[in-house]
Amino acid sequence: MKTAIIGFSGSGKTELFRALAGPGVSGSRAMVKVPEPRLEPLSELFRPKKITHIEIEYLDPPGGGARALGSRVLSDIRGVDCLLAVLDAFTGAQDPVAQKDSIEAELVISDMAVIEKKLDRIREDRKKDRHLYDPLEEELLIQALQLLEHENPLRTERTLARHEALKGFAFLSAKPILYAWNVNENRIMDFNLPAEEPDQAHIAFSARLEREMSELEDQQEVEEFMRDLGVTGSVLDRVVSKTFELLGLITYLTTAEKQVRAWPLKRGRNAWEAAGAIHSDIQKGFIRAEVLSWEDFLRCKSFKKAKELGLLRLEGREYIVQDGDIITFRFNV
Ligand SMILES: Nc1nc2c(ncn2[C@@H]2O[C@H](COP(=O)(O)OP(=O)(O)OP(=O)(O)O)[C@@H](O)[C@H]2O)c(=O)[nH]1
Ligand SMILES: [Mg+2]
Repeated sequence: MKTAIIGFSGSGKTELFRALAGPGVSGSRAMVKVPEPRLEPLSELFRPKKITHIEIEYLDPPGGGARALGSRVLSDIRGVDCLLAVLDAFTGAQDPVAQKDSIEAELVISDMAVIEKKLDRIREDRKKDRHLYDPLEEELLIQALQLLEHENPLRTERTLARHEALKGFAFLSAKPILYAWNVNENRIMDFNLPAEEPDQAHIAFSARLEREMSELEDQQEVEEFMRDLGVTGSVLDRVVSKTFELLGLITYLTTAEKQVRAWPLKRGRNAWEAAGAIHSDIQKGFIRAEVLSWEDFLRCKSFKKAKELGLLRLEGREYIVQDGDIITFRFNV
C-alpha cells in the first residue's frame, strides 16, 4: 500500500511526512507501521516471536513548485494507491481552497493529456486499418475525457474510475485523495472542513505540532499535547483511519506462537480471499476458517474459553470477513 504526499512547496509536506514516519526518518520514502491496538492483547496471550503490523509506504516526492505540483511530481506518483494532499492554511499566503482547486486541475489536465495521446494513437491505428485497439477501451476513454473536460476528476464517477479496462492508465484524478488542511494550532477544532465526497476526505491538523509531538518519547506528554490541541488521536491515527475508509479496507488478525499479525483486506472479501492474501498454498488447500470476533475475544480473553462458549466459529470459504476477526485457517498442503 502506497501513499504519496503532494502539495505546493512550503505547505508542510515534509513536516507531515516526518510526523507520520517518526523521528530518525531520512530521505523521501518510509515504511510506516499502522497503529493497531488489537495486536497488544493478542501478543500478551500468545507471546509470539514476532509482532507484525500492516505497513503503508509514504512518499514525499521532492521537486514541487510554490504554485504547482509540477510534471516531475506528477510522474512520480502514478504508482500509488492513494494521495495525501497538504494544503497551506496556516501562513495566509495562499487561499487553501484555491490550492485545492489548482491541485485538482493539475491532476485532471495530466489525465487528459494521457487520454488524448492514447486516442490519437487509436485514430492513427484506425487510419492504417490495423484495428489493434480495444473498442471498449476507446469508448471508456471518450467518456473519461468528457468528464475531465468539465473539470471533474475521474474519482467522481466511481464505476468508470475503477473500470478494469482503464486500470493500466493509473489515472491520477481517479485515485482516492485525502486532503490534510495544515492549519494554525489554535484552529484545529473549529476549522470548517468541506463535506466529504466519494473517494475524497478531509482532516485538519498542524504539521509543525504533529512533527514535534512525534518526537516526544513520554506517552504522557503526548497525551497532554493532544488534550491541549483538542484532538483524540495523532495525525498518524487520523490519516490511517481515513485512508482505510477511502480504500475500503478492514483489518483481520492471525495468531500463532511464531507470529501475531494484522492484515488489510478489502471490505466485502471472503475467507477464501483472505487466505489467498496470506499465501497461495493456504488458499489452494483451504478447508475452513476458525473465526473469533474481536468483541468475543475481549469478553473471554482466552481461546479455550471462547471455544467452550461456542464463540469460536467454523466458517467456510464464502464467509465475509469482518473488521477485527481473529482467524485461524485450516488447510491441506
Ligand atoms: N508554524 C508552522 N510552521 C509550519 C507548519 N508546517 C510547516 N511549517 C514550516 O513551513 C516550512 C515548510 O515546511 P515543509 O514541511 O518543509 O514544506 P514542504 O511542503 O515539504 O515544502 P517543499 O519540500 O519545499 O515542497 C518549514 O519551515 C516548516 O517548519 C505548521 O503547521 N506551523
Ligand atoms: Mg519538503
